[in-house]
Formats: sequence, C-alpha cells, structure tokens
Amino acid sequence: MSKEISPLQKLRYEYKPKLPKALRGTNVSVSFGAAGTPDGDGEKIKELFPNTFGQKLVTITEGGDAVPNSPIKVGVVLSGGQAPGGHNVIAGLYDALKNANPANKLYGFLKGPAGIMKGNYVELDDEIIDSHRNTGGFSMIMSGRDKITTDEDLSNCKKNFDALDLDGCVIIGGDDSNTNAAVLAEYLRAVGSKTCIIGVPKTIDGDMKNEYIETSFGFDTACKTYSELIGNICRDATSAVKYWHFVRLMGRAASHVTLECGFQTHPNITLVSEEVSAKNTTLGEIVDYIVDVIVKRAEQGKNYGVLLVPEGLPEFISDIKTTIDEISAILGDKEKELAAMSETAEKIAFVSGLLSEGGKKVYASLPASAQQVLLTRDSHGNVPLSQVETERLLIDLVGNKIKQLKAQGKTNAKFAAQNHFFGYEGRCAMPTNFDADYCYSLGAAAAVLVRAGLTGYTVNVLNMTKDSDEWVAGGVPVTMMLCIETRKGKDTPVIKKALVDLEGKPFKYFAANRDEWALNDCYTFPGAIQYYGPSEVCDITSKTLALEKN
Ligand code: FBP
Repeated sequence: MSKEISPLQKLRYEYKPKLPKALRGTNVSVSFGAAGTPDGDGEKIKELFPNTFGQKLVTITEGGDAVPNSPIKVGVVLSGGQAPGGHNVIAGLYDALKNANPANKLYGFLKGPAGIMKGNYVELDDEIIDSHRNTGGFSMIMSGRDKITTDEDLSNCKKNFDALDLDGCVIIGGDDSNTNAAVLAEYLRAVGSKTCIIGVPKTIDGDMKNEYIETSFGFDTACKTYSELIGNICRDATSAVKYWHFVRLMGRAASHVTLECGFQTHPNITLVSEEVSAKNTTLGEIVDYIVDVIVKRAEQGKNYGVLLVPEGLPEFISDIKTTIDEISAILGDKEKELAAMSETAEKIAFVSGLLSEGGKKVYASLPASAQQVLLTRDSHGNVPLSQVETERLLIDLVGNKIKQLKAQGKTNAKFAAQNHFFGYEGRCAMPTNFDADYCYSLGAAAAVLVRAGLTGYTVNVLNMTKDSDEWVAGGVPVTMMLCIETRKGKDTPVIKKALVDLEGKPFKYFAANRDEWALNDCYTFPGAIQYYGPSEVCDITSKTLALEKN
C-alpha cells in the first residue's frame, strides 16, 4: 500500500533550498580568521580543552585552494528537542557529500547520542533523503537526550566511529549538545582519532546565538507556528469578548520565543523572564502587574485579553530561582538517598526538610505538581520546565486577587480565563523557507568543514537578513563559545545561553510599545506560514533577527 502524502508535502519534497553562493559548487575552500578565545573563563577552558582550544574562525569561499575530495565517510546525529529544519541539515550534508564525490557515505545514528554510543545507525540513501526533504520533525533518524559524559561513553563513541572508519560526525543539537561535541572532539584529538566532530546550532528556543551564530534553526518556524495560533486567539478574544487567554510558550530558559510571538501578534501582556530577573520581581508583583492591566481594560469595558508567558519564567523569579538552586545542590549531594526513595511525596518532604527557611516557604507555596517537577533534572541537569503549568498558576493567583479587589469594591472586572500551552505543536512544523534554506546551507557547510579535516567547530551562516547570495557560511570553534557554569553543584563547561538582552534592539522595541498594546486592541494576525507567493510573505526572517540586524 503506498503511503498517502498531502499535496503540500509533495510540493515541498521538490522545493530547492537556496544556498550561499560559495556553497553552490563543489570547488570550495576554507579561509582562516582570528584565533578564537572565550570572553571569560579562558584559562579554565584551555585546561579542559588543550587540543582544541585557540582554533581559528573559518569562512567557506568559492574556488581557491579547494578542500580535499578523496572519498570520506561521515556520521550524523540529531540531539535534543525537535526543531523544524533538522531533515534539511541532513539533506544538505548528504547532497554536498555526494556532489563532492559520489563514493562518499553518510550514516545516520539512531535516537540521538545513544545511537553513537551503542553503534546503532543506518546508511542514508537517496530514498530516505528524498522522502524527508523540507519536512518537519526528526523522524528520519529520531532524536534523544542522552549525554556523552563518562570515559566509557567517549571510548564507546570512538569504538563505533572506528568500526565505521568515520572521517567525521556531525552533531545537530543545542547549546548542551554542541558542548558535548566539543568534549568529544577534544577526546578524539587526544587519543589520535581521525574522526572530526562538527556541531550544528539547533533549538527552537533561539538561545544559541552570539556574534557568530545569528540564530539557531527552528526558531523561525516554531515562532511563526505559535504566532498563527496566537493571532487566531486574539481574534477569538475580540469576537467572544468574555475571556482572558493565558498562553504559555515553550523555551526552556530564554524568552526569545515569547518575545518574537509578541512582535508578531501584539498581545496585551507579554512577560519577559529576563526583565523579571533583572528587576528582582517577585511572583506577587507579577500578579499585581497583570491585575492592573485587567482592571484598566475592564474600566474601558474590555473584559478580555491575551497574555503570553514564557515557559522558563519560574526559574527567573528571584525567590523561586533561589529555591531551584538550593534544590539542585541537594539533588547533587543526596543523589543516593533520593534514589533509594520510591515515593514522590517522600522525596518532596526530604528535600523540603533540607531547604533554607526561605526556600521551604517558597517550595510549600507551589502546587504539588510543580514541586515534583522541580525535583526532576534531564541528562544535562536542566529542570523540565515544560511540565510546570505556570499559566494555570497565574490564572489562579490573578483570579484570587481580582476577587479580593471586587470584595473591597475596587473593581467590577469580570475575569474568566482560558489556558493554553504551545510547545510541542511547533517543534515539528514544516520548516519555513527561511529554516529550510538555512538548514540546507548548514548541512552543506558542515560537509565542507569535515572535508577540510576540521574538528571542534560549530557550523555557521552569517548575513541572513540579506539575500542568500550574500550569506556567508563557515565555522566557529566551540571552545570560543564556552564558559563555566555550576551544574548539579559542579563546575561544568557549557555554551553561554543567549538570554534576551534588555539593552538590545528587540527588547527596546517591545518596551516602547507594550503600554499601548496593553490597553488598546493592537492585535496583528500573521496567519499561517506561507511557502509560495511573494517573497515579502514567504522569505521573511523572524522580527527578532530583523530588529537585531537593523
Ligand atoms: P532543545 O534545547 O534540546 O532544543 O529543546 C528545547 C525544548 O523544546 C524546550 O523549549 C523545552 O523546554 C524542552 O525542549 C522540552 O523537552 P522535551 O522534548 O524533553 O519534552
């Protein structure tokens, strides 16, 4: 039985992603720029990465002293949360390898880094690649969140790379996975392995960016998918005129997704975690701000509105953040004791008993479901905040406050709320033209870096607010982006997460407009992602990138 595909899917299989000029042919070379050292913690990073520290920035250029063309074997793995465009990175890598030399081979490691460690892989061929071109999701080879940490993990990777005789392996992941790529590259260099490791900046969260990485792939599509839905909700709010919609948006730490959706739709309230943190705002003060807007809108006869809240908010509220840090230290110190407990309630009581007086109070004020989530860490030590229902918590607290004000005769506001969480809905959407082109370029550039024998690099594409003719691809040494953070109570090298910069152009634009958006109905309706039609509709970058670059 043939598998039915949608008409759009069929057309997208045929879409030819745009590439930077230098990557359109096979005669490419690499040129080296300045040697990269991280902003801070340089000495510590140098000690940890003696073999890969201090490498130079790389730009891929047309012609020149071309990179070698002898046949090579390359592996690829998808790591962490899904992000639209992952399949195009693999397709770009595959096409570039095959165009350079048809004898080149590409292997996909299955279900994330665990596939490398266990030696589970599939050889990728035309049929697999062609049926995944320009599609969303990571279903081609699947993903996983395992982390390559111990000496045994590292030597298992080497063993499996050697068995396949791999010249290179491309790790498609976020900040943690690219850090992992650096650790693996360093290990392989130290033991004299020929396998080069190249990272690719992926995450819908948009927080893997810096001077050399303009945006992580997937951010554009995910935000546009959520923004379509938020725009629809704004229209519903002004049609039914009886609900406040509280929408939580994915993004583990940074508020980039929420801010971008705010730019796209102009909701009445957009909470930005980084601002909350900078101002030491408490949960009570956040509730007061929301109530103030609700009351003022009610005075204009508008008992409806839309609020956006970033998933990462709890970790940025000063009193909750301190409590999470205390819990992380306890989880590190008392790992064995906690592992021996089977009941969640027992764990909650145990951890609670070890918290400071302040921490105890904050922890006790949270619903049991949130208390439980705060005891969980993923393999990279992160709290799985996508499981904390902050929007419901805010609805409850705001509802209570409005009741109090009503009882005191201070408002007539009617508050009926709907809650939403948009996260998983956007992570596997069909990539926008921007993400499809960007990802295909990243894959093609990764092939060049491997052919050039470079290791410990994250591939990059610059100039992306311009026409693809002007895009410039290359690589940035991962060690250049590292800093030292405390994870599970230990000093750990990590890629600096780019949080929303309160001095940056995007936030300033938001701050200048938010009061008007709060009280007036300035909603905008981006509609569904368009793949065909005028370029100003189909090829536009995110507003965040446009504001940052202009
Ligand atoms: P990555 O950092 O791996 O790209 O994942 C981002 C993310 O989508 C976050 O926004 C979210 O908090 C998390 O993954 C959800 O994790 P999971 O997929 O394990 O539920």
